[in-house]
Amino acid sequence: MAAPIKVVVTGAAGQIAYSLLYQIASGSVFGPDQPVYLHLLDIAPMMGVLEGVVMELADCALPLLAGVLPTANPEEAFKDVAAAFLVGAMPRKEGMERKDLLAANVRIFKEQGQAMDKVARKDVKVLVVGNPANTNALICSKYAPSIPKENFTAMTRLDQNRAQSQLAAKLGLPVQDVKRVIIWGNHSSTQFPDASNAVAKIGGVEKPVPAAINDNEYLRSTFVTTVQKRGAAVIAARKMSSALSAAKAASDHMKDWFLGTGDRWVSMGVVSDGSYGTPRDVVFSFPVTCSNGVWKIVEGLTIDDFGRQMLDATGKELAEEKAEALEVCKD
Ligand code: NAX
Repeated sequence: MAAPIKVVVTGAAGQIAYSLLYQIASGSVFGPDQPVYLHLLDIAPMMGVLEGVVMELADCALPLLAGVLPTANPEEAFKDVAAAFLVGAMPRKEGMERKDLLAANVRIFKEQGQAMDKVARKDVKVLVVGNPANTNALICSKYAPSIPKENFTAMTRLDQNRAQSQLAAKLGLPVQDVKRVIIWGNHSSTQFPDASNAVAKIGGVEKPVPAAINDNEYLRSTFVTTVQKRGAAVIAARKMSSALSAAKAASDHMKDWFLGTGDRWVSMGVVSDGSYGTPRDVVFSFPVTCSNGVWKIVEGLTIDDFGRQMLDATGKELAEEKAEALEVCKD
């Protein structure tokens, strides 16, 4: 059995963490032979709730769980971690403008970046889930200059999973028979769920999804807006935001990054190198493959006029968010 790795989950007393912690501690993320030592970070007023989560983890009697450290101190939480799930963030309160939420949350990610810079492993892999996820990941990276910027990513895997599931339902196929759906850009309502390169296994033969569905209007309109607004639809029905599916997506993201994707494409928010005419130095979601712990953007895809407009719109939003966030972080 390998030596345990330290893994931090922030927002550990919250609802996404409640599903995520079991997946990590039971071996679904880092594999069935990798023990984990869980560091659980939340804010001081949540320490009582967190104590209950610690009790439940103990009561799961999981062989791979080597230990648990609940804390409200970021430097304790990030000490020597190999993987970080940054889930904790301030929720949007009634009457709060998007701008106010961004300001509150980027300050949290500035502080956590600084703590990681001091005490985390230099090869730590960071997944930001807390919103605005892309810009929080960028700010975290800026304040952790001793850690490579490639190690900071944002979650758009939930959007990818939603998109894949929508297409599979439309085609009447099992979800695993639909591949190469892409989420481009920001994890926000400007994201571009793109089925133009997707393929589906129909009668044992792989076919392009656009030809199989043969309805451009659906693919450019209903499909796109359904995925963009799925989070709001879950809130309307459940009166709480997506948690089970968000935790599953966070597990998928980290597992693929650590253990590799083979030739599967997955969508991850990564620091843009300007690929596909996107703004450089924003955290933009691209199709990637992962191997040996390193992600690589899938190259050479054709972007049509519709796609160009969608990529430009989400890129513009990310550039604006970045400017706002850097302004907030100055003080
Ligand atoms: P909850 O409100 O249930 O939990 C958040 C937890 O974070 C709370 O326990 C809170 O005390 C803690 N927290 C706040 N500030 C903190 C800090 N400075 N350090 C450590 N912990 C802190 O929210 P939950 O439903 O778990 O959602 C968490 C975040 O995920 C939200 O920002 C949400 O918007 C975001 N989401 C992102 C998704 C994505 O695809 N990227 C999808 C799901 C989700 O909406």
